[in-house]
Amino acid sequence: MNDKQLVAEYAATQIQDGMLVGLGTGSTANFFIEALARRQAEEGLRVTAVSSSTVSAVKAKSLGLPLVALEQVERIDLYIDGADEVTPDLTLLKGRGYDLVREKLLARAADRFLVLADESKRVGRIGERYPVPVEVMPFAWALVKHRLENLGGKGGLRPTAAGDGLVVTSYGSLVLDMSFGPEWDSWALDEALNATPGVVEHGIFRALASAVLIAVDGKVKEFTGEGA
Ligand code: A5P
Repeated sequence: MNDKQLVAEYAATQIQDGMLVGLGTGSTANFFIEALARRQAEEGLRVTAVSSSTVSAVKAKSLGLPLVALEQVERIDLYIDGADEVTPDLTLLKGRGYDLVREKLLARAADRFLVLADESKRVGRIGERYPVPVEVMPFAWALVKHRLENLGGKGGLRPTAAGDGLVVTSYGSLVLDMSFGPEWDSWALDEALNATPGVVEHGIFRALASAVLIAVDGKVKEFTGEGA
């Protein structure tokens, strides 16, 4: 069992009967969805799920997990998702997928947000390995890019994997992937992006994670603050 599976299996043990669970997106979240479906099938665990993306909803449905639409949800018990970067104070970078808004809505709506990561996700500062995804209203992309360049950002619109088009989120937005230098700390960058008109949402998740689960030497460790 690899490290991603290990934390996903552990997270599935945290789910209790009757919970409304938020499902994340990505390879680690997929392991969790599989583990949760297995508990439902083998132990008769009763859960309802709400998905952060269409791709996770399709997976959950194929495994028989009962889903509710995000529109029906006012709060959830537990949100389980991966991340692209995790800092020692549990600030996250997310959004390599296409559903930033849904991911942040679920993170905010959850009583607990458990993040599944592995050692490769730990960074000193947000943006160390990946650009920051910034979801923008289509007609605002050039103005937003210009403002972010004035703040020292470098990057552009995210192309599709085949390179023959632009990525469009499930909300119909475009995505700017912007890199910022080490002079920007995560919190200041979060505030600057929040204050930029035309930005629908961005990939910095500050003060949202309840804990980060990382496998260390084959054992799952739960980080809740300094030391992650
Ligand atoms: C999705 O938009 C991201 O926030 C994911 O949580 C992230 O890309 C994690 O993916 P892996 O679990 O595949 O590393």
